[in-house]
Amino acid sequence: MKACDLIARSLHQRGVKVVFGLIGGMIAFMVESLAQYRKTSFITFHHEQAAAFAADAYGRMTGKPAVVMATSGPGATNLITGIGSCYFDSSPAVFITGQISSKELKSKRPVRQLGFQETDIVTIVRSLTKSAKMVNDPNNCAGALADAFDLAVSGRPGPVLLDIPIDVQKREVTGKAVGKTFHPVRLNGDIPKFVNRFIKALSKAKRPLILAGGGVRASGGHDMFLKFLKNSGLPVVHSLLGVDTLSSLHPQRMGMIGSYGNRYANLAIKEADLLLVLGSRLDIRQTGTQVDAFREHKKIFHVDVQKAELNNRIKSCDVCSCDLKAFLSTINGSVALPLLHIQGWRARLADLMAMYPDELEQPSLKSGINPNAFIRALSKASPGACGYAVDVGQHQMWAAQSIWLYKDQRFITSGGMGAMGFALPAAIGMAFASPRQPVVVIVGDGAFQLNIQELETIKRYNLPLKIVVMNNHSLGMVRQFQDEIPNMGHQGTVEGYSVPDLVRIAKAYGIPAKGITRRAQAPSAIKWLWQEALKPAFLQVDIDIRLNANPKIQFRRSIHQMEPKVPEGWHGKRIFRV
Ligand SMILES: Cc1ncc(C[n+]2csc(CCOP(=O)(O)OP(=O)(O)O)c2C)c(N)n1
Repeated sequence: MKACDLIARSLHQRGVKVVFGLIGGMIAFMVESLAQYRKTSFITFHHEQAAAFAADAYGRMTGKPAVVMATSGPGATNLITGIGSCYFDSSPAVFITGQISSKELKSKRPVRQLGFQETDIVTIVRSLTKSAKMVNDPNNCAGALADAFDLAVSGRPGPVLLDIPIDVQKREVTGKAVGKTFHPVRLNGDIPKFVNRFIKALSKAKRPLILAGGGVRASGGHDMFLKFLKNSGLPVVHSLLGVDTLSSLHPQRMGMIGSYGNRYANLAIKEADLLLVLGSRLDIRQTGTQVDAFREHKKIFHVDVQKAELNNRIKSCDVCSCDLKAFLSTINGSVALPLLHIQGWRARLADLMAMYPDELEQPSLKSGINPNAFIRALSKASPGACGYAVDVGQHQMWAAQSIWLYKDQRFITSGGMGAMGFALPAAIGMAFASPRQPVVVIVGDGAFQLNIQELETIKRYNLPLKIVVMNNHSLGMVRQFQDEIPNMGHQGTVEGYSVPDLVRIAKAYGIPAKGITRRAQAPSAIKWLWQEALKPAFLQVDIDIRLNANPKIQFRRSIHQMEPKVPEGWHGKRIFRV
């Protein structure tokens, strides 16, 4: 058997139903083997970056590594942003790049290139992967693949890359196949002692709070987390990657913290006297720059699978480096969990939520569309979606602040990489992960133009994507940043930036499309979007170019000091409707 056939067989044995990618000579044999073997479909994208983003979302949806194939040189380098996105946002994925023939590799020669499209992708992506290596022997292919799959999901999930020269792919597997070499290491923070310390502190706390990050989903311990919440009654705030930890109907969900967090959630952090951080690395976008203010007056307990993330930016925490599932299983099994008397604290949090409705963070508009209110209305009318693929920009923050999530709906966005162009291809990955379940895409006019070509992939597979472009005719997030800098203009965001007629473009790809400009049009447009639930549809929503992502932590200020400042006596009485 040839190595390329063995790879096709191994992928099938691993349960891989789809491989994302874009064809090229150096992967043509592997792709042909997939076709001959007839168990795994090769899904063609129009840019390798899009295939990589799709894999990121697929991995986050299923907890299993998605597989991407790309050819040497530009095919491989086009993957880089997507590989980085998987790495930073803890998504398991296996990238297989075809490399030029071994004998054409420059090896140690001091030249730039020997073979056509020769590029040392292994060295390039080493800092963005859990492992990247070249497979030089056909007998190693199956073992390397098995290792890659196991490594991708072990500990903190992430991407692995295998670079396989074409001559290796074509050779017969002869000798004894080399077996697996990867054996996962069990993490062993002293969980029982940590749990005891936490329980002791909890029994004394008056205002305890959980901060849930993307790690709760990534660990596969989501059900255990829900059980812990039921047992403990603790309120929960979440990070950007933790938006979908709880449905909006969950009574303990208290909103998103961070630079663009919900005002009430940031205030909850300020007022809490005990914080349990689960699967969140407390990065700058969550805590703000003022780390002392973040930890002020509170005891912080932090659980994370990656030891180096503990006591990193926020110091003096009581920490436990372990698999979150192991922590949750220990605490769920503990008989010592105290009965908390925190009704007063829960009522205070409910008051804060009622006091600062997200929609009221926007100025009052005559007939223009309030983005927060629109997101709320759209998501409330989308119970049939399996989730949201959300891009990067102001629209991402409006969505994270105001999305209404029904049970089990996912919210998938590019967190650490913050890569524009993410949402459209990510939604394709989600659609393959949850066949016949619609996905809502929320994307800005700028981000949409980065991977606009994937409309063709969506049409080809007739994927049930509801694509909503929040068109503010500008690169709004950076325009907002420019406005904060004295005397800075709008170069590249408004000046020298333009958007074509997106409705006509969507139609040209064969996708039914419509645009709205006024608030009164929103309800019927949302209805129209869902008219044929299992078909793609495109909706452009006009947003006033001057609107900002509000609230925002003021520059160099504490987590609760947010812009715009709340006027005296402001009590959220005015409910702004779409
Ligand atoms: C690939 C990439 N290039 C540049 C940026 C910097 N950036 C962050 S948000 C943003 C503007 C996004 O504009 P748009 O998609 O229209 O969304 P809006 O902020 O207007 O809602 C830019 C340019 C980025 N995050 N990713």
